[in-house]
Amino acid sequence: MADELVLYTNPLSRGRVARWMLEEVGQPYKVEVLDYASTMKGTAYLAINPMGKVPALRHGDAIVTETAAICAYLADAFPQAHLAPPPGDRLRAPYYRWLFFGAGPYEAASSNKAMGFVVPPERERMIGYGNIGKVLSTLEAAVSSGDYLVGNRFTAADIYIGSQIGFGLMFGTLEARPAFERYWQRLSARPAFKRAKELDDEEAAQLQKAAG
Ligand SMILES: N[C@@H](CCC(=O)N[C@@H](CS)C(=O)NCC(=O)O)C(=O)O
Repeated sequence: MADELVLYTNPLSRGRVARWMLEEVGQPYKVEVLDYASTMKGTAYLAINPMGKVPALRHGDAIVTETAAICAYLADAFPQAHLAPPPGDRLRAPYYRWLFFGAGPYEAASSNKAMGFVVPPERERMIGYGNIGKVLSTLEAAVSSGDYLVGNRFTAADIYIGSQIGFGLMFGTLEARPAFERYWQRLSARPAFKRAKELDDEEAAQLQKAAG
């Protein structure tokens, strides 16, 4: 179908972020659950995402991969959900800033930290995030400046950055600073987040049951 939305995901993945975004958008969508070891690496899915990773989104014949890009795409494709400042609005500046900060410096710094990789101080100027300390204090200031990241209005940037903060707090990979906890409490109280979580938790339980 020309306008069909299909989310390719696994309930234990970054696909949860895309699911939350879809629930905020409020349009009907289908879900294709992929298995890490088999279908995610099969020819059919590799034609959608040659990285063999989830999530991916299909909207009619358009494919978008990368969680931040999926959030940004959906916000623009469905402006009636008011999840992004309109193109041309000056608030696009902080909107892009925090989406890209999440997908670039924060994602790289937190993954490297989780894997025990420390950037030698003399190489910090070469790596996009400098050091994890700077990334975290920048993020802490951003989430302390108001209820939301962009013009004090909830946007897709909160879904993307908030999810990373939520995962970090849940898995203990992010320092539980009060500002992060307050921000996450506010976001995780949203009905769309709760719906998405319930759907993914249910899907995960079914997978576990099927695996025996
Ligand atoms: N940069 C991608 C990362 C996607 C990613 O790494 N997904 C993981 C699950 S959270 C995955 O599909 N891993 C499967 C694999 O690499 O085999 C994004 O932001 O969407």
